[in-house]
Amino acid sequence: MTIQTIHSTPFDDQRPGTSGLRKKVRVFEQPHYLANFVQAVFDAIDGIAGKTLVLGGDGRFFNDTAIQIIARMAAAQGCARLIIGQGGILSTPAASHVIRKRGADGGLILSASHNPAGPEEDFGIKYNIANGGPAPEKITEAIYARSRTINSYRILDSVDLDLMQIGNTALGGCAVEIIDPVADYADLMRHLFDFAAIRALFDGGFTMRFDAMNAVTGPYAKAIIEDQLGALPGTVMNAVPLPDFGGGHPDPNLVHAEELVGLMFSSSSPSFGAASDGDGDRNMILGHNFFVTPSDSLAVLAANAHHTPGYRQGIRGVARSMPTSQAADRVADTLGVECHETPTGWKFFGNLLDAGKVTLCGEESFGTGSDHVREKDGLWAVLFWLNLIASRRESVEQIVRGHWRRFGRNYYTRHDYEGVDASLAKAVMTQLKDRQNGLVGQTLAGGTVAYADDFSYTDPVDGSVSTGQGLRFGFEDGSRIVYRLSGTGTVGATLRVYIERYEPDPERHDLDTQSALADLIELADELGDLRNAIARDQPDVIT
Ligand code: VG1
Ligand code: CO
Repeated sequence: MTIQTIHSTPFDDQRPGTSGLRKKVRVFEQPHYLANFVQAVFDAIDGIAGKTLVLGGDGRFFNDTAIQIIARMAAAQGCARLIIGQGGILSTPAASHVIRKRGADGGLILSASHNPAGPEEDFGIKYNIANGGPAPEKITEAIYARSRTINSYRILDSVDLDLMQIGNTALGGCAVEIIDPVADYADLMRHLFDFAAIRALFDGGFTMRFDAMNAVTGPYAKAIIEDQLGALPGTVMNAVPLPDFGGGHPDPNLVHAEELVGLMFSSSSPSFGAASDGDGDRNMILGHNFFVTPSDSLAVLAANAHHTPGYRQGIRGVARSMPTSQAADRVADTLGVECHETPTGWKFFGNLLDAGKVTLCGEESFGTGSDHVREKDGLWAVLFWLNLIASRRESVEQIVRGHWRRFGRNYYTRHDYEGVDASLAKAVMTQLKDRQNGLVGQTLAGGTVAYADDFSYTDPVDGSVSTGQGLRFGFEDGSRIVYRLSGTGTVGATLRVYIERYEPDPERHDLDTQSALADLIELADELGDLRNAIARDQPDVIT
């Protein structure tokens, strides 16, 4: 086996977005594209000589090819140990856990998460640091800077690793360990939640469907929900991970998890429904005829954490991304714990979790998690809900309605305009920013504007500042309209508009969300001049 030095030229489009570098598979397949980026990562972290690295992905098309390239590059550059999920598989939260549990120096996670997979679709790669979480901006920017100048990389000339064989092997001087991707993660879940109580629930006839969307959570959900918790075989649907995720869009929301949603809103609905995304870090929670918004889910988990063994001592605090509804803030206030508002993307929660300032975190984009790992965790959220249902002996709907009665309801929606021409989308944001000038104190749609700004965040732990994180229009009654451009798409721009209103009156908790927010939705269109500026009458996806 020889170490080869391959000469290459830099690509100028390797800046990691909200969650790693995401591009079309065809882009990643260009000669040297992946290798250049991996070399930029290694260089940005002062090399990987003597280090331990975790490697795995969501199993999408190009996953196995990428693993082999990365392993050979790591081995060529003195990496001491590679820990790889069998078949190259590790869900994002499982990878985070393995990094932490094994004291690894970091990991590379191969995934484009909720983006579709296949030869014509998306691939992605993300570097996580030793705490198990996504690299902070300081590191992702260093990776990007390095990618702009890179002109060679080193790779071992060797045969492919057998990724199916669990156990120890070697690649050049690098020890390689192929691990069961599910076992460590399942152990962790068993410690956090009352498996006996959940098993008793299923024994008593409770029914559930979990939609793995032919993505990475299939094996995890089958092992935990069916085998360990005793749910009926077939509870996990679309359980086999496929390289193209069955041609679907592995995003657990009301639009893309169509089959599950149809079932839950039918007369033959099981008691509980849930789904996860491509890499297993998102979750959707459904009851019979009932959808739990991710923002509400975070608030409910925070208010009920003491029902679970893992969080019996209570929570230290809650963090949510800025566009996430303020429902969790009310819970934190009542509990008397810290509450933090961060920019979009899980990387901003890492410091808060490491410093012990918060226990639970969440995003409106179907992401919830805690200090058990440093990623959002889909199956964890589902088990949390099962534990609550078992211990409160209430349905999903009863739990949420009870929560609203106690804390009030935050009506919340997100409107996505996808595949928008990038320069038009930018122009919308510029125009909106201009409109913010002098808006405070004015009345819009019957509400008084309390603040209008571009969100910027100062990390309370390391003082780092992140600017340009979304345009906020806030009203005195707590209502908000927020605009931001997505950082995970691969085609054109996606404009996200987030709309929220707080409703304390229980008599008004039964409204349809879009109707309850109709005036703010109208105002959001008007402020952004969306019909003219991007020639769209309505959003592509409403969640
Ligand atoms: C989206 C979500 C964000 C989430 C990110 C990664 O980012 O809005 O909340 O953290 O995806 O999730 P953006 O920039 O497109 O809005 V995942 O499950 O795709 O890793
Ligand atoms: Co994901």
